[in-house]
Amino acid sequence: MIVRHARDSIGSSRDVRSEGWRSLRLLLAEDGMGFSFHVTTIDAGAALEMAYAHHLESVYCIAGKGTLEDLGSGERHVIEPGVVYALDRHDRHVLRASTPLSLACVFNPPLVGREVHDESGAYPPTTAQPVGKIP
Ligand code: 9YT
Repeated sequence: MIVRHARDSIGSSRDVRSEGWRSLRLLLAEDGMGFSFHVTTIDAGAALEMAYAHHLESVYCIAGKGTLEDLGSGERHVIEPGVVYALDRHDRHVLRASTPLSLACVFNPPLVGREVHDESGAYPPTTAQPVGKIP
């Protein structure tokens, strides 16, 4: 069993910051779960264009307010506590934060560590495919 507190990841290699966001990567590929789990904070005023070509991501809003624009369909959605979205088609999208957003994010395949977005808004492919620790 793995039990951790987010505060213990602050300032560690699992505390990843990039322009407009910070991600505490509480579970990573090396933890053997088959997904990674992050608590992400988006800065108020940030507008992040992303398209995870190599990953599926789901995002649950814990706190804050923003909008999500699907650049494929043009649809816009309000992001507020209780909303979950799943990028099940590697969807290109823009996330805009009206206030600081606190998000719980799951990636499949799992991130390995300190990935940040490339110029296309993606993270590089995960190369290692860990299996669970239990045979
Ligand atoms: C919502 C989103 O995708 N933000 C970018 C950071 C990402 N969630 C991460 O690496 O934790």
